[in-house]
Amino acid sequence: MTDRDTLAQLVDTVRRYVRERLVPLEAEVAEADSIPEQVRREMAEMGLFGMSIPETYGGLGLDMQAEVEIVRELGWASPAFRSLIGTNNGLGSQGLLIDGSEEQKREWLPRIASGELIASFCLTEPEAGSDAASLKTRAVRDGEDYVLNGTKRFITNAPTAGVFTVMARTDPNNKGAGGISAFIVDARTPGISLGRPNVKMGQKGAHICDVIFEDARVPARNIIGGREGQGFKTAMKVLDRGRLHISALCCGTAERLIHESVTFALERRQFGQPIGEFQLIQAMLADSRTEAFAALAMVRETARRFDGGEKIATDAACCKYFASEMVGRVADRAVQIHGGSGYIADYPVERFYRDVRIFRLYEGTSQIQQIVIGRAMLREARGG
Ligand code: COS
Repeated sequence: MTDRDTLAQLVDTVRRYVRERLVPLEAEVAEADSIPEQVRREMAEMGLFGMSIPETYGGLGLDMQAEVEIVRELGWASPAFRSLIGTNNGLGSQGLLIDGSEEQKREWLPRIASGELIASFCLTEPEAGSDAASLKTRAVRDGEDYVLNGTKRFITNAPTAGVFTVMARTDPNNKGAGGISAFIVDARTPGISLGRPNVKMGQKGAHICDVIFEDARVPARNIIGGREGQGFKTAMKVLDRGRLHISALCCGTAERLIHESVTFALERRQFGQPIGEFQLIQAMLADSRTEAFAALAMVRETARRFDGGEKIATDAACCKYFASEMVGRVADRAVQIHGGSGYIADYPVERFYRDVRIFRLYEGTSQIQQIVIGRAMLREARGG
């Protein structure tokens, strides 16, 4: 368990860094669609690329309760900054941490924790999004290697990645989840190429692109956990944790949006008084505050149970579903409170409104979360 004093200090350091260093850079990053190299170095020095990686492998070794507090702080600034360190702590490294062998962990995790390598997670494909188990990328055993062929889509941080966690089908006769294996793949492997970075609605400065495998030879020892057929389950376990991480981010971003809303409501005068004096504005503020508080309480409770060793797949889906929809509503109200100004790029809420839209889509859409929750309810009722 992360020591509470250490955590309080870290939260304080990250809070000051986010508010004093990152927030003033937001507009510049959005304009340039790029995060300055110096920021990457600073985040690496603070250990943020390896928050969730154990100290044995060079990380900060935060537990989930600590991680959600730090991610919440990061959520106060443009989510592109969090995205820079997001995959190293989450999707890109957790497959290795959860199911990898000791040798694999020692080989890769220290460089991921230090930020020397960016780690990305290759699950989604052009024809396999929500239905992840239908993925088509193949991995065919050939001597001491597997030969990978296929295309992965919308891969976060792929343009700068040094290593990929790749889900590929090793059993062509099994078209479902059981035919999938996970691999740890060096991005410099011949046969791997990248598509052009996609032009996105928001989160400028964070980049995604296709990753294309054409006869890319990956050593057989790089199969995560050493066994075929486990890759889909590995991916699902990684996503359970990732969904909680994103939920914490949604809480932080909602708090920033509420801050912007309150600040504007106090400054902006109409009908002879600050608009915050009007109860219809107060109602919107109150709804946002209430929902953000509810989401944070859910996230903290689920993180506590995760650290206690409980299964949290269903609750992580509840958190992701509620928190991502919540921040969408909070962003919408923030624009509404700002009136016409909320539609203008001079105010950060215009940018955040676009930035938060992805939260309801990636790491499982809201509809996928509903399916995960609904199915679990029926399974429990049947006693399974
Ligand atoms: N942890 C461990 N194992 C899990 C699991 C979890 N959270 N969820 C499912 N599994 C296991 C199941 O127990 C099952 O194993 P058995 O065959 O041994 O019973 C196997 O994985 C297949 O599960 P299931 O039958 O539920 O798979 P489905 O194809 O029906 O898919 C959903 C389930 C829809 C939930 C899954 O495809 C999903 O999460 N899709 C969204 C993907 C996503 O988030 N994409 C974003 C990409 S990353 S930005």
